[in-house]
Parts: sequence; C-alpha cells; structure tokens
Amino acid sequence: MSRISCPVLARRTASAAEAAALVRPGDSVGISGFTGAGFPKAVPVALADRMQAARARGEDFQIGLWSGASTGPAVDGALAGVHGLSKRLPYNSDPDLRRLINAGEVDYVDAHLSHAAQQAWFGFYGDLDVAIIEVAAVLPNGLLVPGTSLGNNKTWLERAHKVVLEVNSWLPRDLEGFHDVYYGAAVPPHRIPIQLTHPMQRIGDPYLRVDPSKVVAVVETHAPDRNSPLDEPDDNSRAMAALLVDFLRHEVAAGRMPPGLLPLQSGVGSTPNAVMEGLLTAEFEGLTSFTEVIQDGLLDLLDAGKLTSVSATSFGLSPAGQQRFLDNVGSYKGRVLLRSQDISNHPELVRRLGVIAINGMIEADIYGNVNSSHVMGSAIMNGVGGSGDFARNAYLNFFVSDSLAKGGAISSIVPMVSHVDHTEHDVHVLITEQGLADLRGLSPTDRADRVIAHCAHPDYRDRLRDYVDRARAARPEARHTPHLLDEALGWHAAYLREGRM
Ligand code: 0RQ
Repeated sequence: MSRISCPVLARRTASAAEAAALVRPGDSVGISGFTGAGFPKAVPVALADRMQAARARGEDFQIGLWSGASTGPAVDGALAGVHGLSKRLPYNSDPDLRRLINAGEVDYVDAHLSHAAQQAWFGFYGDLDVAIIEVAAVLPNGLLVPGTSLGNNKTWLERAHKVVLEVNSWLPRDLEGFHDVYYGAAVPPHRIPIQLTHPMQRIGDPYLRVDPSKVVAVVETHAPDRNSPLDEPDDNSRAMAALLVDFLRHEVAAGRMPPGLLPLQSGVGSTPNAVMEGLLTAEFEGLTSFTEVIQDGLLDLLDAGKLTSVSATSFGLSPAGQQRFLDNVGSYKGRVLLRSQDISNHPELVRRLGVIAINGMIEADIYGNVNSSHVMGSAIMNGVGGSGDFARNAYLNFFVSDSLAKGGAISSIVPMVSHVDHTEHDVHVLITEQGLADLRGLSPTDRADRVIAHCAHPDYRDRLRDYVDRARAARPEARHTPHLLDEALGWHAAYLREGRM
C-alpha cells in the first residue's frame, strides 16, 4: 500500500531521475540525514549520475550541500565521487569527501550542530534552493511522518524554495509517534524561553509540515539506513568506561548528583558506547538521556530497564542494533523521542537539564584545551559536531581518548593542542586508559600537574613535565599558563617531519 495518502502530493510522484533534474548547477541543497540515519537514498545518487554526465560533456555541475550531520555513501560518497560538491555543512564523516575537503576542493563549514538551523534562518548561508527530505509516510492531510532522524529537516522544509520528498517504505510505518517537532522557534528579538524541563517532555508536534505548493516531486524508495558495525570495546575503552562510571559513583556519594544521575549525552564512537555498557552493570537506576544520537549502548540500557527514556535527534545503530529496533519498534514508542537538532542540542536545554556530556577527542593539552576535529592542526577529521553544544553547557563534561595514537608515534596529551574546539574554560574531566584528571576548579598549573600525572602515557610523561618546568623557569613574570612559544607545537612539527612526536 502506498505511503502517500495525500491526494495533492500523490499527484507529484516522480522518479529519482526526474526529481534530480530539478536541481540546477550552483544550487544550495538541504538534505535530511544524521549519523547515517534518515538520509535520502535515491535522488542524490540520480543527481550524481547527472553530474557525471555533465562532466563528461565538459560542463561544471556542483552544488552546496547542507545536512543535519553525516549521511551515507549514497549521498556524500556519491556526490564526492563525481566532484559534485562546492560547499558542505555542518558535519561530515565520509572518507572520500574528507579527502576533497582536506585537498581544498570543497569548502567545508564545520558548525556547531545546534547552530546550523538558526544560522540558516539568520540568512548567514544565503538562499536554500532545494530541500530533499526522507520521510516515512505522507498523511491524507499532507502532514509528514518523519523517519529515523529529524536533524534540520524542519528548517530545510521551511526555508527551501522547492521541496523533494523521498517516501521510504523500508522505514517502519510505526515511526509515527516517535517525534516531537518544535514549531515555537523564532529569530531574535522575538525569542521566548523553550518550556522544556524534562528530557521526554513534548513541546511540539509528531509531524513535519510542508507547504504543498513547494513540493515539486515525491519519490518512493525502499532502502535501508547506513549502519556501521560498532567496534567491540577494546581493553582501553573498557578501562576508560570503568573510570568514568566510578567517577559518577563518586559524584553521587559527594552529593553533587542524584542517585539516578542527570540526563546523559554520549558522543559517537566505541568509548562512549563502552561507557553505556559500563552503566549496564552499575547500580544506577532510572537513568535518562538527552542526547543527539542513539547508539546500541543506549538501546541496551533501555532494554535492561536501567534507562527510562531517551531524547535525541537520530539513530546511529549497528546492523544488529538496527534489527533489534526494527523488530521491537512498538516497545520503544513513548521511551524514545526524536527532536530537531537545534532542540536536541540546544544550549538553553542542555544547561537547564544539567546534562552529563561524554565525547571523544583527538588530543588535549596539559592545560585542558581539547581538539576534537583536526589532525596536526590543518586536516579535518569529522568536525566539531554536537560536542561543543553539549560540553560547553553541560553540568559535567568528559572527554575521552587513548593516550597514544598511531602505534605510539603520537601522544594524545601535548604541550599545546594544534587546534582548539573546547577551551580550558569549558573542559571538566579528561580520561585516557592511564587515568582520569578532574580539572574542575583548578588553576592552569594544577591542571597541568594532574593531566600529566593521570592521563599522559608514561612514554611521554617526563617530556611533558620537563616542558612545564622549563616554561615556568623561562618567564617568572608569566607563570599563569606557562608556555615556550618556540616549542609549544614542536611535538606536532616533529611528527610531520619525522613521523614521531
Ligand atoms: O585515524 O582512522 O586514520 O586511524 O583519529 O580515532 O581513536 O578511532 O577515535 O572513533 O573515537 O573518534 C574525536 C574523531 C574520535 C570523534 C573523534 C586518529 C586515529 C584515527 C579516529 P585513522 P579513534 P574515535 C556527537 C559528538 C567530534 C564530534 C563529536 C569525533 C582517527 O569523537 O569526530 O564529538 N568527535 N560529536 O588514528 C592524530 C591524535 C589522534 C589521531 C586519534 N592525537 N593525533 N590523529 N587520531 N588521535 C556526534 C555528532 O556530533 C554527530
């Protein structure tokens, strides 16, 4: 049975190629999709074919692409493969596109994920020509049942001049009721407080709205989300997870947190997922989550009854996790709520709810500055994603990483980070497999002592200590945050020169 029950929109049914033909060279295109869930499966591939044909004729055909976050090979991979992107925002994890960005071929705007929608509304990115949005169904009255992510869909649907809908029958029809789309947002000076005081509170509608007169094509698809197998937690991830869970225990005992903790946010990656695994066997009950991505670990906690509910903007499940969700969709209704990413990651809400934020990092420095996005100062890995939205405003934040990278050639604890995403003013707790450094309320000098002693790998500890001692001695009048400017990034320079820090 067709998922398109609105007679007006049913008349706009088209093939993916016909829909792709409505995108013009130079257009800005907003698509659905967040961490591999809910991206359009057919039209971008058809668009890539058109671009390929145009290139073969010697014509230029590139677009600017705005998404929620990462998509799948059928979007970023396909469009990067034909050099079809001139601009991309606000997050990417596709390796082919990463190469083009780092080669300087694609302009990448690496924005906080909660900022993208409002910056589009402010007009910072210019006009949005086309939106291509995947949904689970179109209701008789034209309302849209969203899919497995909400991301920036509401904003793209409202801002775009033309809208293409992909109605994917692979998505469970039972997704109806899983969403809360907030329609109360405005731009300054007309903003009002967002009246959300509990992670699961509904403040919006279960459906997305679209102006039918803008809908130029409705394409039917039947294709799965991308689902990357999760790395099994290794010994280091398990060690970090154990440190983190024990620290939470300590915070409860000290009276700084209720026994059921505060709403959890966990970033993508195997260590944040291992933390969720650690919580499975810990004593905490009645947990809640206010996060952006639902990984397998959160499903495990829901299934075990440890976690009562989770608010997010998308799924990011492994094949096994996805199957588990699909097999039991109904049982998760009322316990899982998907919101737009400007709400799931909203600073006002993260701060009000007192979120505990757990995110991966690339490196940290001795004073507690954290780099989440760049390798050796210049090359982007993925982007800042939602880590800044959550960390800056969290009640308590954690950044986790192995103490070594590239087989020990790189220390993840360095004198000065080669790029800063989270400043020393924002960062609370650093964790590596070596230990945990609680930096709250410490001066830079005390932070350096603690980070070196607890988080740095023993192979690099003495050299870090030596750096701080010499920096302190060098300028007695500048001992607040002592640095040797000629050497501060010398470890990175040595790696680029010699392959070892
Ligand atoms: O590179 O793949 O070439 O080997 O970085 O490292 O150890 O696999 O780490 O998968 O947990 O990702 C920060 C990237 C960590 C991630 C980051 C190299 C390492 C490897 C990946 P290779 P690991 P993880 C919610 C929150 C920002 C967005 C965010 C991230 C690669 O957590 O993207 O937090 N965070 N969003 O070899 C040079 C170092 C290195 C290093 C690791 N010190 N120097 N390279 N690597 N440490 C989700 C969203 O917002 C959508």
